[in-house]
Amino acid sequence: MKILITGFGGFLLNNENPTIEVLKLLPKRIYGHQIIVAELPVVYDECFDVLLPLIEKYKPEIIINLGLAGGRKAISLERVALNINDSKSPDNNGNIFLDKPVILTGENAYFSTLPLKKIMKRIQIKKIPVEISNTAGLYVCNNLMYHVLHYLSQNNLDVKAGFVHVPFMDEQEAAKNNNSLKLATILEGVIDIVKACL
Ligand code: PCA
Repeated sequence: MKILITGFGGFLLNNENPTIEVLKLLPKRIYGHQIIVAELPVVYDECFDVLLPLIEKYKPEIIINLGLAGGRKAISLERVALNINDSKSPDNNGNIFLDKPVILTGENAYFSTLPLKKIMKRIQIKKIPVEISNTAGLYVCNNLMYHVLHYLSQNNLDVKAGFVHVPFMDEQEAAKNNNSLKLATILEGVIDIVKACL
């Protein structure tokens, strides 16, 4: 099996993003299955364009997209992607989208197809903070999650896919007055997500 895992680099005031650090530290294989990692641009109209050729090339059975949600206390397993971009924050190309559908003709929403409860139980055993989140925001991460699930649905592809937000890592400046987890803990959580999916 192939598992495709993506992360983002810096955006807005976040010069560092734990998800890109996780990608650097992930093993090449988990339970013998190949792990493929990719950094995506924090740009509404580009993140999925960069991901799509990788999906076509590797044909992964599992896709896990990671992003930072600074201030959150727990690894957040996103349940739903909404067909709307709406944030006053610009993406890394300076685009500000308000009330703009991700895909004009798309469904209102898609649910994650990752086994969220199973993942949660596995991570809880390690006493790592984890939760199911019912909003991935309406910025670039929700946009990416929506694009991925829409593409898989339109093409009838039997791929487990979903988005996971992680808190700040202790190692970054912004973590000082915020909730954060050690990078090693976030990494362990992500590895457990993969193991729960397998
Ligand atoms: N988090 C942002 C975009 C990039 C990232 O890591 C978000 O939650 O939309």
